[in-house]
Amino acid sequence: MKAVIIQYSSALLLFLSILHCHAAVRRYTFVVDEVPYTRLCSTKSIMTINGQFPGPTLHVRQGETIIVDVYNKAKYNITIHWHGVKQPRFPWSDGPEYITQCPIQPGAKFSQKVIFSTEVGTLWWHAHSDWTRATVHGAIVIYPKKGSSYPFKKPDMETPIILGEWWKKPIMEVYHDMLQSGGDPNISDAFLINGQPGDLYPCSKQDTFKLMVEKGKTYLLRLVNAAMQELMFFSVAKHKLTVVGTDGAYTKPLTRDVITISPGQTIDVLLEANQKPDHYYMASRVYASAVGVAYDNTTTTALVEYAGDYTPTSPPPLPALPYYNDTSASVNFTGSLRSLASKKYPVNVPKKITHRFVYTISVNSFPCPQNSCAGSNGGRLAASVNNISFVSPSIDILQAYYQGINGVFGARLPDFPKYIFNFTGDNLPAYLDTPKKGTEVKFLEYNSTVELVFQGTNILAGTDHPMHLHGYSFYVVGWGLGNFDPKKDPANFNLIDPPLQNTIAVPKNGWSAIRFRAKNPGVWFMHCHIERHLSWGMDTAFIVKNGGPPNTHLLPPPPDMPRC
Ligand SMILES: *[C@@H]1O[C@H](CO)[C@@H](O)[C@H](O)[C@H]1NC(C)=O
Ligand SMILES: *[C@@H]1O[C@H](CO)[C@@H](O)[C@H](O)[C@H]1NC(C)=O
Ligand SMILES: *[C@@H]1O[C@H](CO)[C@@H](O)[C@H](O)[C@H]1NC(C)=O
Ligand SMILES: *[C@@H]1O[C@H](CO)[C@@H](O)[C@H](O)[C@H]1NC(C)=O
Ligand SMILES: *[C@@H]1O[C@H](CO)[C@@H](O)[C@H](O)[C@H]1NC(C)=O
Ligand SMILES: *[C@@H]1O[C@H](CO)[C@@H](O)[C@H](O)[C@H]1NC(C)=O
Ligand SMILES: *[C@@H]1O[C@H](CO)[C@@H](O)[C@H](O)[C@H]1NC(C)=O
Ligand SMILES: *[C@@H]1O[C@H](CO)[C@@H](O)[C@H](O)[C@H]1NC(C)=O
Ligand SMILES: [Cu+2]
Repeated sequence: MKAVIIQYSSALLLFLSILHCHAAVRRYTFVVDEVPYTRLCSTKSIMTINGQFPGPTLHVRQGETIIVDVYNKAKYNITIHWHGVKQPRFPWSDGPEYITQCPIQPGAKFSQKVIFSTEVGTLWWHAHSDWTRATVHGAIVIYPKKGSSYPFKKPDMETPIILGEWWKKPIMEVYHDMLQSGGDPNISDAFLINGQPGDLYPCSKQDTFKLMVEKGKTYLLRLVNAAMQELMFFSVAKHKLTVVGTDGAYTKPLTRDVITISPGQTIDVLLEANQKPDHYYMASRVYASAVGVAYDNTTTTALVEYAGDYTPTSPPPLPALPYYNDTSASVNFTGSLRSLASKKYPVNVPKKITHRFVYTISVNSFPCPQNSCAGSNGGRLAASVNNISFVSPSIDILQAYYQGINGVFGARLPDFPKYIFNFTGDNLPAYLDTPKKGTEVKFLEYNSTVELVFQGTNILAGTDHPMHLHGYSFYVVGWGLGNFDPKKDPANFNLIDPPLQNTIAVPKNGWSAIRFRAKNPGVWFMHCHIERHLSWGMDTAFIVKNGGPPNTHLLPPPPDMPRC
C-alpha cells in the first residue's frame, strides 16, 4: 500500500513542478491498447489506456487547457469523452461517436484539446464508442486556481475511488449478445473499486484496494461511478461521509452514512479517520429499482486500514447498505444535495425562461417477427425520449451541421409529449410500448434559457434514469415522484441553492427539472448514462447556434478530425 501513496504523491509533485514553470499547454499521451487481465480467476483481453485499468488520472488546474494525443493501437474503433468538461465553443474534442466525431479507427490518432473552464473538483474521462467504456475510463482531478483553496478543510490525502463493473466475458460479446437477442444484456460478475473486486467474491482474496489511513487525518475520496448499468450505494463501516462536491462543482457539506451515486456522476467526500485503529470495509452494491429486471446483487469492497499496532477485527466490519430497491434512500440522498450559494461561489440559475420542455424517458420495445426476440412479449427492447428512439447516424451530427450536409439528422424532437397519459401509471396499455425511430435533435438560440423536465414513465418497467448533458452543467431545481404537475410543482422549485450537475438520476416513476443557459454553441449529446438505455435510444442532442459577436461562435474544427 505504501507504493500507492508514493505513486499518488509523486504524481502530485510532478504535476506541481510542471505547473511551476508555466509551461505551454501540457500534453498527455493515451495509447489505446488491448492487454490480458485476470479477475476472479478468469483472464480476458481488455481495452485500456496505456495498459492501465482504471486508466491514468489526469491532474489539472481550474481553467487549464490540455491536449491529449490519443493513439488507437487496438482493433476496435474508439472515441474518448471528457465527462463534465464543458469544452467552451469546441465540441470537436467532446468525443461521443457519430455525434461530434467519427471514431478513431485502429491505427489512427486524434489530438484532443480539453478545455476546462469553471469546473473544479472531480470529473472523469471515458470511451464513448459502443461499450468500450467498461474498461476505458479514469478520473480527472481539477485543483482550484492557483492562490485559491478549497471551501472546506484541506484534506491530508486524497484518492480517486472509481466504481467499475466487470464481466468475465469480453464486453463486446456481452454487447453483441444483447443486440442479437433483443433482450437485456447478461448481468455482470462483479463490481470493482479501483479495478479490484474485494475479497467477498470467489477467487478474489488478493484483489482488494486498500486505503492506508492515520488516525486524526482527513481523506478526500474522489468517487466516480464508472459502472455500465447500475446506480450504486456506497458506505464505509463506522465512518461518516461528508459530501463537499458533485460533478465538478462544490456543494454544501452533507454528512451521511450512505451515499447514492449514479453512472456518470462524481461525488467528492471527506472521510475523517476518527475511529479506533482497525481495518474497516468500504462497500458498494447496486440500487436497482426496476421490477423484473435482473441485476448483479454482489458487493464490492475495499479496505480502510489504520496505521499502528493492533490486532485487526476479523472479518473487518462491513457497513450496512440500503436494500437493493430502496428508492427513498436513493432519492433522499440525491434530493439533499445543495450548491454552496455563497458570495464567493454564487449560483446563477436562469429566472426568466425562454424555452420550456417536458421530455418523457421510457423503456420500450419493437415487435419482432414471430415474437422471436428476448425482450418483453418476444419483442426487441428499445428506449426513447418523447417517444422517439434515437438512431445513431453514420456520419457525425456536428460535421453535418457545420458543413450543411442534409439528411443526417432532423429537428423534430417534440417539446412536449405528443400523447398525454398517466406516465407513471400501473398496467399501461401495450399500444404505448412501441416508439418511433429517428435521429431528431433540438435547436436552441444562443443565450436562450431552458427549463427541461425529464418525466420518467412506467412503460415496460419504470426505473431511475441518470440523464447526462454534454457541454453544460445544469441546475437541478426540482424533482418528485409521480407525474410532473406544471401548475403546482414549479412553485416549489429551488432557485436559491440548487446543485449544479451534469448528470441527474431521474427517480423511478418520477421527474426531475433542470435549468441552464444555452451559451455554449455546438452539438451536445444528451442521454441516459445506463449503457443499455443509451444503446437502445434514450438519447437526443441540443444544437446551440452561434450568438451575434464572433466570441460566441463555434471554433473551427482541428485539422486531424477522424474521418468516417
Ligand atoms: C449470456 O448468458 C447466456 C445464458 O446464460 C449464455 O448462454 C451466454 O453465453 C452469455 N453470454 C455472455 C457474453 O456472457
Ligand atoms: C443474489 O441473486 C441470487 C440469484 O441470482 C440469489 O440466489 C441470491 O440469494 C441473491 N443474493 C442476495 C444477497 O440477495
Ligand atoms: C423491494 O424488494 C422486496 C423483495 O423483493 C419486495 O418485497 C418489496 O416490495 C420491494 N419494494 C419496492 C419498493 O419495490
Ligand atoms: C431525507 O430524510 C430525512 C429524514 O427522514 C428528512 O428529514 C428529509 O426531509 C429527507 N430529505 C429529502 C430530500 O427527501
Ligand atoms: C396514475 O397512476 C398511479 C399509479 O397507478 C396512480 O396512483 C395515480 O392516481 C394515477 N394518476 C391519475 C391522474 O390517474
Ligand atoms: C409512440 O408512437 C407510436 C407511433 O406513432 C405510437 O403507436 C405509440 O402509442 C406512441 N407511444 C407513446 C408513449 O406516445
Ligand atoms: C443573455 O441574456 C441576458 C438576459 O437573459 C442578457 O442580460 C445578456 O446580456 C445576454 N448575453 C448575451 C451574450 O447575449
Ligand atoms: C469503425 O468506424 C468506421 C467509420 O465510421 C465504420 O465505417 C466502421 O463500420 C466502424 N467499425 C465498427 C466495427 O463499428
Ligand atoms: Cu436510463
